[in-house]
Amino acid sequence: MGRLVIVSNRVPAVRERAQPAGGLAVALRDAVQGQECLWFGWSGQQIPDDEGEDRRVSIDTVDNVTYATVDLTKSEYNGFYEGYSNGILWPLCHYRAGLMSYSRQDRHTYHAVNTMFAQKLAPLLKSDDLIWVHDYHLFPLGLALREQGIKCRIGFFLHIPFPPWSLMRALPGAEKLMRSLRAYDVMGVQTEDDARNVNEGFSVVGVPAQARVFPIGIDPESFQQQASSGLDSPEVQKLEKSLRGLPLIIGVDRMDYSKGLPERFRAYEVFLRKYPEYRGKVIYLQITPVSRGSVPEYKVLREELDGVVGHINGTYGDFDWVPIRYLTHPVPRELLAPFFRLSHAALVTPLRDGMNLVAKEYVAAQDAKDPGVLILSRFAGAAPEMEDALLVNPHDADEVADALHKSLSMSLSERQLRWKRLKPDVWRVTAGSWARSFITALAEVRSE
Ligand code: ADQ
Repeated sequence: MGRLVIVSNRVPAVRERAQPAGGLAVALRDAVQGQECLWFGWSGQQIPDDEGEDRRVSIDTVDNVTYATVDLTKSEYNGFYEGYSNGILWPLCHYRAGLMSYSRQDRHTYHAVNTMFAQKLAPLLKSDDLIWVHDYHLFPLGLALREQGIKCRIGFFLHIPFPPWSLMRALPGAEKLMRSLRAYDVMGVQTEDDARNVNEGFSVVGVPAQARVFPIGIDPESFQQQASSGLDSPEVQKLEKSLRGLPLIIGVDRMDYSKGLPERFRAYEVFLRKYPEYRGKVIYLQITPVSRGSVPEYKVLREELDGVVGHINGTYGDFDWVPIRYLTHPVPRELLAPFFRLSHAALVTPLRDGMNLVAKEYVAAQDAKDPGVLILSRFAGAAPEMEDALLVNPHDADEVADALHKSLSMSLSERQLRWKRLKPDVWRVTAGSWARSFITALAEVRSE
């Protein structure tokens, strides 16, 4: 098999290279195991616009992986990353066309950055490389590489959902984007629904159906290990002491409108109204670090969340009880795992999600003898694999409130049974097996 070349918008930061902490970096380390690998993408740095012309690719090799990164100019960051990727493609792919703020200039910058990436990457490539492109920031990269004369096998994996054509066509130039995806030899998505939608788009522009499903997973062994070994840490003990024996409900999500947070808080309010016996008798901890804070829709979301949490805490709180413990800063991963283990239930209720790794992490973190209950949105990509969670429609506040009540009153034997049925898939489809199956599919494509 040739060298593996990963292309993603963000490349692991220098400090994460020797010891990857999670996500793609860990998945790839497992999958590549000693094989030579090149990882190309944005350095995370912004430079003044007039320095774009002379920018160089910076190279750093750690073990078997060479990291090649380029800076983005300020205008590129604004147009490519914030404007087009996160202001247009992200909402559209999460079925929120109403939140798109389209501009032709951003579309132009998006394509220009993809072309720049292709131009910088092409000279680094060898003829038998396998190129694996990641996510919506880089939809047109395959075609841009072909235009540079690259004939290697190129695969693409979309981490987020792909909407039906009736929605996708709201994107100016959607047909062109679909046609550009033909440059890929393998087109991977998270779920059967996404594959159906991508193939529907292909059929509109006369491209043969080629989307394939590769659901992503986590590294369950290490997460489980962190969950039990972390229980003794001072922070976890502090949380446990503060619970005073009350059951803990936990939510952990980036602050993003796809995660259904206002809807979740309103459902919790319905729960407190409908089941008043839980007032003062349950602790709800929601950890929601701010993300993409300079995109306008995310500022609006933050204000909305501050308002809803303030309203609930003001209305239902008491001098010795806060209904929602609400954190807008990140918590280290080594604490999240034991926090999950301490909890009685998790609320994972996105309005739409490519997969949602928190759902899988929650299952991995549980103690077989006393597992917590996962309350999961039907619209998370993880839902079809997790039918033994309490599946809910996140728009239906009563359904979520009833699921909360059910989770808190569920017998130990039912909790154990549900967890026992959830566990095998979390252990079977891991980050490593996901990466291996994608790379194998790409390697099996006949070279041109
Ligand atoms: P995300 O939208 O970022 O990922 P998710 O799959 O839930 O969503 O992954 C988030 C990761 O960040 C998890 O590992 C989680 O533990 C961690 N995380 C979340 N909140 C945190 C917090 N408060 N503090 C620390 N860590 C936190 C995108 C898609 C998903 C898809 C993944 C992978 O949107 O649908 O599952 O990529 O393909």
